[in-house]
Amino acid sequence: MASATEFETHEYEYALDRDCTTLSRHVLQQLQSFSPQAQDISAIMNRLALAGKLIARRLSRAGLMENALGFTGEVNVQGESVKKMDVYANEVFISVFKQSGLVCRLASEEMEKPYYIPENCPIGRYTLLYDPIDGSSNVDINLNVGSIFSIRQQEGDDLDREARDLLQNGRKQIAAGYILYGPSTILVYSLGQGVHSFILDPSLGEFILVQENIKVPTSGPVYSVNEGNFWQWEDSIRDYVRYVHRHEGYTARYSGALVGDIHRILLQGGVFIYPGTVKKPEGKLRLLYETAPLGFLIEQAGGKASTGTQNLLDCVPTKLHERTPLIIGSAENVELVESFIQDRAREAAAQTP
Ligand code: AHM
Ligand code: MG
Repeated sequence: MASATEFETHEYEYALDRDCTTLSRHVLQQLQSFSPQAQDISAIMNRLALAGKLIARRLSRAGLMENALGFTGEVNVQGESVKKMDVYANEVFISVFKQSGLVCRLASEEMEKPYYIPENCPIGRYTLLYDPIDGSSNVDINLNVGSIFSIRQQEGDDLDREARDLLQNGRKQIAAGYILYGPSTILVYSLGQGVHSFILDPSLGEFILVQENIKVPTSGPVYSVNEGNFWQWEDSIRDYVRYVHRHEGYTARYSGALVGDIHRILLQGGVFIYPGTVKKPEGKLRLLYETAPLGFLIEQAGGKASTGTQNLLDCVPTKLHERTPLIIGSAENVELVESFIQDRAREAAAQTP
């Protein structure tokens, strides 16, 4: 039997090893290489972590600061009122990637066109797509929000600055992830080799590994959807929601911030749905910097992401800010929602003369 001292030594070594598994070290371990490309991806992840720390810092003090909360009075390219925190967080990402030599273009929810960093472009062949503050309606009430990111390789020279090479499916992502600003700040990422999570240790100023190769349960009790939209949904989604209302074993959870809702599902199982409506079949969420990165993560964790009629990662956008419906989470829960959509589609086809 191990003596108390041996036990303590093991515990101590374990804690030290764990504390030394920082995000950048983990990225290099994942890529099993110190090649220039691996160094670049590790450096990009490190910069994303810095953006996360800056945003977390501002969020934690926002209520005590002038000009941190509330609206700017502007409306963004999506037609949504812009919050001061959206602007701050958008600029944080730009600022951390300036003069990094890593990223040539950044595209975000808050900018109509990609932002180019010309001095990086000759060498920085990557594009960062991001939603700086996801769930911004939660900011002013001190509830969880997130940032979503995706990294793609730039293809071609993009001399006309139209960024057409971004209009490709979600499998083209090199890396994707999110930062969740909750009671602690958590970063979850995938390089296409599993999903891993890190917690920001404020005393070290580092994201430390907490869980490797996270697997989403094959089914779970949670359904996460804004039921206030029931009146404007297609019948198939109403059918599904009526089904869960009438069967034991389901529970509703909806925070108003996608990242938090997805994080719950990643760890505990269930399904998140943001469907289209009769008037807006494309739904609300944007493909390139919201649904595709989350789809990439959840697939890597063994779950499923769908538009209802197509695997989400097969979706090819026709424009930068394209929207898609989203059904994402545990494989069995997603398939159940899809089955209601297929039933209604079959019914409609049978009625077509
Ligand atoms: P945002 O990025 O502008 O905040 O919008 C995305 C958010 C998601 O985080 C969340 O799931 C959804 O919009 C909430 O929308 P609604 O208020 O319509 O339920
Ligand atoms: Mg968003």
